[in-house]
Amino acid sequence: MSENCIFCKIISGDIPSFKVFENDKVFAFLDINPLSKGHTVVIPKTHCERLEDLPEEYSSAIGSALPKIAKAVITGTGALDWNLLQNNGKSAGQEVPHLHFHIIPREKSDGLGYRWKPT
Ligand code: IU
Repeated sequence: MSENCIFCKIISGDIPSFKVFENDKVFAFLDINPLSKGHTVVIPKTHCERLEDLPEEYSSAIGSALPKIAKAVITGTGALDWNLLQNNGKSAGQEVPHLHFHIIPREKSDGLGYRWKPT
């Protein structure tokens, strides 16, 4: 864990969040500034900035958890479709330097558009 990392503080509970999922290696919570209803952030329970640096045990755990979390999110929101988004580095749009995956439920009328990309 990293002392000054907001997502590490969310994992520890020092900063409150709306928890969606948790196991020994993975934590998921609702995005504080959602692009759509149910926008969920999935993170490893180890401090790591980028996907290529994630230890194997955590990438396996996230790979296994993502489909289950996505299914729960789309079931809970009623969305038919969804995006998986993961930004690595500032020039790719990463704002929080703790690796995370966005699960973004989508609907035809959500205004994000078919070719939506992160700003
Ligand atoms: P990005 O991929 O680093 O750009 O996404 C960071 C996301 O983390 C963004 O969608 C924020 O709304 C979200 N977030 C949050 O959910 N809670 C926080 O305390 C902070 C950011 I800081």
